Amino acid sequence: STIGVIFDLDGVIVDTAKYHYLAWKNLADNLNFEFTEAHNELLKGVSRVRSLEILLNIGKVQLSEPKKQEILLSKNEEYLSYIKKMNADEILPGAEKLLNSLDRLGVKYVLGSASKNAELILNQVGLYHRFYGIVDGNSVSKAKPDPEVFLIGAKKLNMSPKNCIVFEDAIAGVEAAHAAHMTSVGIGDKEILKEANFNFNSLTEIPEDFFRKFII
Ligand code: B16
Ligand code: MG
Repeated sequence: STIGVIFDLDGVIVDTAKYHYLAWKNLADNLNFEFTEAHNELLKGVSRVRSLEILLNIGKVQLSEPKKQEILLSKNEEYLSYIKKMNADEILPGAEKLLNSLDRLGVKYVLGSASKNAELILNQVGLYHRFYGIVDGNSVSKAKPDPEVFLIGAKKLNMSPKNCIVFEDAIAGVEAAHAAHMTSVGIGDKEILKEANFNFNSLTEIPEDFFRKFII
């Protein structure tokens, strides 16, 4: 094919934000401050370390570096306990249908996620084997909105960035796609993702012939 596709994970393929929220909230409870679902929005698409910084800012809590490392570990352990119970029922609506149509068109797709748990999550929901490659939080040194994650994705696809289409639910992810000179498709609230080149509330709204205009 003449195009390649890069999918974000949380918020596009699965909704793991709810599990991140449970684990971050538990941490905030232990530190005696309130952490709401609105606060959790600020952590979407953001790296693990940066998420902790934002969370501690919300609680106006200062911690030593070793203490931060310790609570990041326990947060992740709790998060993993939820992830290990995930199954294919948690694939977001429209995702499998979209992958099926890309398969039919012969368009390759890779994952481009900030998560260090991406492989585990994709395995849990049974989608791991379908991706041509995985770029995740273990393969990058610079978090979104830096374009690194998507540029590595383009390399895996053996595609020029301008021929790559990125599906993202986070502002930082849309910015990263544009910084990489890629086309962005925002999944979620159009008001929040107004920078995106295309907008859909969910993957179910993507028309059958959406990719036709990109394929030469
Ligand atoms: P982990 P995405 C992101 O996933 C999440 O949206 C974000 O909330 C999380 O902090 C980040 O992954 C790191 O995840 O703790 O599993 O390494 O949207 O980039 O797929
Ligand atoms: Mg996301």
